[in-house]
Amino acid sequence: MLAMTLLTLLSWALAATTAQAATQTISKTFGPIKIGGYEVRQENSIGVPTPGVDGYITDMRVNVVDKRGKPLPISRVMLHHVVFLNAGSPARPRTDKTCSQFTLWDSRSRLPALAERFYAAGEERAEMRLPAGYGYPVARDDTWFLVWMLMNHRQLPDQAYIKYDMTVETADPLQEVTPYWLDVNNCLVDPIYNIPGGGRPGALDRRSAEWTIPTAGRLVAGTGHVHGGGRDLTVTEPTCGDREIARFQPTWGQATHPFYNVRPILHEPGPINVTAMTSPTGVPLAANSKLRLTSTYDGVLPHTRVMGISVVYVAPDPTVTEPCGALPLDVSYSGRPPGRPTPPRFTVPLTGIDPDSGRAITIQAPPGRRVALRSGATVKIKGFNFSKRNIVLRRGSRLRWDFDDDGTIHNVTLASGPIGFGSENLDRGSFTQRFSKAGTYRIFCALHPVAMTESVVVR
Ligand SMILES: [Cu+2]
Repeated sequence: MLAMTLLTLLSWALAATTAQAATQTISKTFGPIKIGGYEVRQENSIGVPTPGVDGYITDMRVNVVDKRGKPLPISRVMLHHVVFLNAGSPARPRTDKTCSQFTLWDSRSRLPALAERFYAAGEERAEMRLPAGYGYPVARDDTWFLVWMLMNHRQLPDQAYIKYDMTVETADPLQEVTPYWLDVNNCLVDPIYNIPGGGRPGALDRRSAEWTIPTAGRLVAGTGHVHGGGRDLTVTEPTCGDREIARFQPTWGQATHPFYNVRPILHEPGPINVTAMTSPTGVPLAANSKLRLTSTYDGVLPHTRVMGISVVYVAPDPTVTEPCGALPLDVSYSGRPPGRPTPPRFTVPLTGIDPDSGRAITIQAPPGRRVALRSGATVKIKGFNFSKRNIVLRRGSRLRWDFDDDGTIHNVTLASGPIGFGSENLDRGSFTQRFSKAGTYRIFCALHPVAMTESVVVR
């Protein structure tokens, strides 16, 4: 009897060793990416290294590093966000599960979604972490793409690499998961929206979107991405009494955190973490279940160019046939580091270049005289500049921006002021905003935040 037990233990130990040998940690690096001084650079990249093996990714992390692989501090380069897409292999092409086409950076060009968004991270450095026994399938000859945005916080040109570490199971087959990209402003390469603010104390801004999950399965993991001012993301089932099946909560850095202290401040700082959910049993989803994502932000202050995204991983399971089946008891959440549970009040300053030192400094308004304009007046965007940089308007006036800068994409974004707004990224066309509240509106191009600033005083 004892001998039998020992033998069993021995064979288990051997099995564990074999399994371990088949679990590889694979690190890949994309780059170098060159970024000019104070530049915000975004791109869709091809030629992205893949794990190069047949297997299953069970967890994945990403960071921005120097050429030696050392993480770059935010005082140099910030990884604003990065999205990984997998087109699959010739034998098994993969397409996005919630979009049939993507709208590109210019807010105009569209591409068929011939690749699947399967993992993403922002300032919060979200990780893919699947429960034991589950994996995201990859093949030796997969083709990957990246969508990324990096910001250089220094005056000097810099160079960065995007490094991603993956745990890949290459021997034993795992239960496959399918990633579903839930995004309240879905199918855009830059899925931003703007929160006007101005609500009474405690006011919240909520946006929702719904999807139908065609295949029966179990939702076993997920996480989310919000920007400055985000309260939380919830995933609910609208056809099951809108019961909540996941809630992703951001944690905000203390006032001393680099996010709030590194200069220049080129956008409202994001969270330092967002919780991630796992459940080995999984939330049962019968075929054609509906999922609703709700993105909740503070509605008191303006928040511009925010996002509300969740990626959830569903393991196909044809045995799930009952709609609104019992919720699992093994749901757990990770990622509540020390910090602030609600987004701090934050005002994004305007930044300019000090003519003597060439360094970025906080400015109240761009240089130049202030001109009074009538409603309907036009500001031209040309040569990385707003043609009128200091403006006075009467309350209720409209201002129009005309985009025509030799193919360069810009936007018009509120940094601080009474109403939050932001244009699409445009290389042509126009954007109009009505100024219904008096006050000082500090405006910039979020892609060229140091070069392109504007101040509009509304009386
Ligand atoms: Cu610009």
